[in-house]
Parts: sequence; C-alpha cells; structure tokens
Amino acid sequence: MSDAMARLAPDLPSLGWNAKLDKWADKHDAELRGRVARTHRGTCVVFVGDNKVVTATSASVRTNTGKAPATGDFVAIRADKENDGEYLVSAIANRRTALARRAPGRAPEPQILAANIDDVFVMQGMDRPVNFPRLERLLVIAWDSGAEPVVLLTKADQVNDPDSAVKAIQAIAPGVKCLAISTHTGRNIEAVQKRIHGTRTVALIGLSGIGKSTLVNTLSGGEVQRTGQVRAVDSRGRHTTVTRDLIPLPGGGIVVDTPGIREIALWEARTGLAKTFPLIHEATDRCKFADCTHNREPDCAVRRLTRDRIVNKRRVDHYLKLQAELDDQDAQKADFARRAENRAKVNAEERSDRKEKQRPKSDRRRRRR
Ligand SMILES: Nc1nc2c(ncn2[C@@H]2O[C@H](COP(=O)(O)OP(=O)(O)OP(=O)(O)O)[C@@H](O)[C@H]2O)c(=O)[nH]1
Ligand SMILES: [Mg+2]
Ligand SMILES: [Zn+2]
Repeated sequence: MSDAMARLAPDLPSLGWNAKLDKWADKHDAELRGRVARTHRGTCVVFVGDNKVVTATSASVRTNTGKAPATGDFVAIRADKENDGEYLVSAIANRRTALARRAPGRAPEPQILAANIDDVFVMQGMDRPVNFPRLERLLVIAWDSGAEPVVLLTKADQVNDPDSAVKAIQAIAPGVKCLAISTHTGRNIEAVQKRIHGTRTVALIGLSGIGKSTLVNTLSGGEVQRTGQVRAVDSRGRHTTVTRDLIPLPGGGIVVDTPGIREIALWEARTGLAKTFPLIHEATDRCKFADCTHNREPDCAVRRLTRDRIVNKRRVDHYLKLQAELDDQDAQKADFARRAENRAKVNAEERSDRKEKQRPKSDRRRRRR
C-alpha cells in the first residue's frame, strides 16, 4: 500500500505545504515535514514529498502533541530516539478547518475525520429516496468544519428525473451547491472536477456504497481506491473503504476518501447547526421568552415559521432534536470534567498521604510545627 501511495505523493507544495508551514516546522526542529495521508491505530502514513511516504508513530502520549494527528494534517516529524529507524510525529500545525464528529464511545470527545479541507462533499445515492435528516446532520458537520459543503447526489443514472431531488434539496439548503452526478454516464463529473484544483482539498462523506471511492477513481483516471458491490436486498454498501485516505489527483487538487459511517454524532457543532437551519436559528432570537422551548410558549417565533408555512414542521423538530443532542453533550462534558477533577484531587491526596508515611517520624514532627 505504501508503495502505491508513494507514487501519488508529489512535492510538498502541491499538497498545500507553504512558507508559513516551513517557518512553523523550523521552530519545531522538524527533521522531516509532511501531510498525513492516513492514520491507523497509533501510526500514520505521511507524504513527505519527493514521491516518498514515511510511517510515523502518532500516539499523542509519546509525541507530546496532546492530540492525535488526522488525515490532512500538516505535521513535523523526527526520528524516534528509542527505536532505530522509526519516526514520531512531533507537532501538528494548527488546523485551518477540521471535519469532526463525536468519537464513538461513552467519553465525550471529538474525532477528526479530515483536516485542512476546503470543501466537504456531502453525498447520497439516488438509488434510494433522499434522506433529509441524514443530509441535514451531515450538512451541520460540514458547515461546522469551516469548509464549504456541496451536496452530491450519486448514481443519477438510476432515476428518470434526477432534477426533482436536486430541487428538493436546494429548497432546504439555500446557498449550498447541489449536483446530480453519475460516474457511469459522466454526468456533472466535469463540474465536480472544477472544484478540485491546485492545492484545494475536498473530503467525501456519506453512507457506505454510495460511490465515494468510485468518484475518487473517476477523478484520478485510474484505480486508486478499492470499490465494492452493493447488496441487492437493501442496496447497502459493505464498508469497502476502512481508513480515511488523502489522495492527490494527477491533475491537481486532493480528495479525502472516508469509510461510510451509519451513525454520525455531532461534536460541538452549534455554528454548523445555525448555518444549516438559518431561518429557524434566527427565529429563536425573536421568541417572546429568552428560554423559549418552542413548544407551548406564547409568541414563539419558531412555531410561527411552521404556522405560516415558511418552514415545515419536520425541519423544526429535527433542529430541536440536534440542539438537544448538543445540550446533552455539554452536560456530559461538564460531568466528565467534574469527575476527572475529583479523581485528580483524590490522587493528589493519596500521593501526599504516601509521602507523609514515607518520611521519617522525626521529620514529620518537625514539619508539623
Ligand atoms: N449505477 C451507478 N452505480 C455506481 C455509481 N458510482 C458508483 N456505483 C457503484 O456503487 C457501488 C459502491 O461504490 P463505492 O465507490 O465502493 O462506494 P463507497 O461510497 O466508496 O462505499 P464505502 O467505501 O463502503 O463507504 C459500486 O458497485 C459502484 O460500481 C454510479 O454513478 N452509478
Ligand atoms: Mg469507499
Ligand atoms: Zn420559541
């Protein structure tokens, strides 16, 4: 895999590396510098230019970076003094943008799906009806990344009237470009290509089996990513892509292919929520009560939107649901922080108790005076 990947790795400037990053890397005494192509269980594959990749340990504990590198990160690398011939990621440059979700598991923490991206292609297959809640959830995450979302409806060759779905999406996502594409007929592939050039980086997200990797291959003009069959019974994919991969395209531009995720939880995405539901978000400021739950209160501007048929009820309900998810998360974060603080206090007390016991008696007495 590394060999094939290395062939994709041109010089660092075409991966988005610039003079500012050079200065930053110099400050961190980087022996090597590069852009993360893939992460996998505490190691990451890094493009370091000259058609080379190195594998570096990315465990945040060992590298003192405090956070794990993500696909798309710009990193400083140095040789691992304890392990001959191995490398460590010694620093991660500040992320210009970051596509994040809440990491699976109980602890409230983020997982970065792609860093330093310009566009997020939010993708859905046209072989099934548009799933608006799923689309909205992905749009929240995409907007929140700081990059620009674009909706791609794939497999347009599978339906007679792809434009009706495009129109329905444009109605709920004003200002977001939406394209019906097909890698089989080539429909709108050129329009997609136009957005990816130079050092622009685009992340692809959406369910398994909708054709993310197929699009990457079409844009690459060759087979760089494995693609999978879709089960006929439920037209679901089989999770063919299992890592988040940064792929430089031969004609310029870079894509991040991701594994299809069924459950995607939000992470601190209030900005993304406001941008995905602008009318509803603005209305919340006009409710009579500052703590309006938009449920039964009089003079509620949000309910007025549905009553006047400006926004449909499903969208309002979904907005409130996503907001509740973020409120819940804040409560969990506070709870986790409180417990961590208590644990630290108990540990500190135990440590000082132990010290007290280890000290000679005479010394203890002297101290107390
Ligand atoms: N009809 C049609 N099928 C397509 C199109 N694009 C992709 N497919 C098919 O969809 C199936 C799944 O494609 P993949 O590219 O592997 O899907 P993926 O989104 O990368 O899936 P994961 O890696 O599992 O997340 C393959 O059998 C493709 O041939 C298209 O434009 N039209
Ligand atoms: Mg794939
Ligand atoms: Zn209200």
